[in-house]
Amino acid sequence: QATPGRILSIQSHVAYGYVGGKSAVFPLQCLGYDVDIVNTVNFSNHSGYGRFGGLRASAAELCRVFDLMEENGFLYGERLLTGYIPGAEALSAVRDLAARMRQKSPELIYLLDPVLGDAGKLYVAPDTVPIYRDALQYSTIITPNWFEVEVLTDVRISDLTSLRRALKVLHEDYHVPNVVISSIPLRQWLLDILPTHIRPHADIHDSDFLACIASAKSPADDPATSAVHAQCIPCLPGYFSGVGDLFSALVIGHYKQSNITCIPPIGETETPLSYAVSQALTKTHAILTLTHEYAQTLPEEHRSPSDEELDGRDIERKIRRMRGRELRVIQGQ
Ligand code: PXL
Repeated sequence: QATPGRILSIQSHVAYGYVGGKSAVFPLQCLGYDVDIVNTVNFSNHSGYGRFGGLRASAAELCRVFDLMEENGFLYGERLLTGYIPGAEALSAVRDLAARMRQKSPELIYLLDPVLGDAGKLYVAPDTVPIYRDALQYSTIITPNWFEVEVLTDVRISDLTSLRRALKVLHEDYHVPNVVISSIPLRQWLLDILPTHIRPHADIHDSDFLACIASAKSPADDPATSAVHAQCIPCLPGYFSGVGDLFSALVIGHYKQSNITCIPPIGETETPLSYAVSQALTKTHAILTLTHEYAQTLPEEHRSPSDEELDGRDIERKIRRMRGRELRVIQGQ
């Protein structure tokens, strides 16, 4: 059986805790990948603690690493994973690298996580948005959240028609073969289109579940068609950082190019994307459950902060309580 191979992971590093590369790399290594790691930032901890900092790699520093890797023949792995990249210049450097890798190897599997913001708020400079749009053409899979789809496509998603329009823009205008939208708040219109067997129980409140949609463009068929799969995941209370980074890593880790021979039997309706997403959802949910259960065992003063506390001024107290929500990536091995 062929070994999984190599992945080049370009995202943030934190000394303490599990976001960015810290939540992505270990799971990929557990799946058997050799992971080549380029850090876009080198911070103390994630920004959710309120007090954080360290170094940001400049575009020139990133290019130097990429150029030397290329010169030494270390660049042309089979897979590329990119996450949080601060600033337009550094992002352009990564976009140019993706273009080069795609040109050298048309079979490259590139998962681009467009880290732009969440819940109506951008947390990167607005000048990164057009560069992300330009980078989309080199991707194999993208994993935007709901808000990031709206920003990238300029489509406000409020119903099935606008969701279809946004997917069409990504597949057809930006040439993205595979789109995964995770953590979609369940609304009635979305519930209505889900097949009954994946709909959560009727007497359960919508907010107890999130939906995930995976849309794979079918290259052989009509270019205007795509296979869309949806799954609902029970929602755990509170906010966890690094979940998206873990999820994206698991999606690329489980994605099988259809010409590789060690694919598990794929049913009639399963696509390589829906298989990878279903594996990634199950495993991400398991790590979250483990983290939530662990947090419940902590003394009250170390337990999850309330929403007010997340915005509050008592930073020492907040830090104590945020610590209990670090993903249990290692314990969940
Ligand atoms: O995607 C999570 C993440 C990645 N990198 C850094 C972060 C966070 C979330 O807070 O602060 C530096």
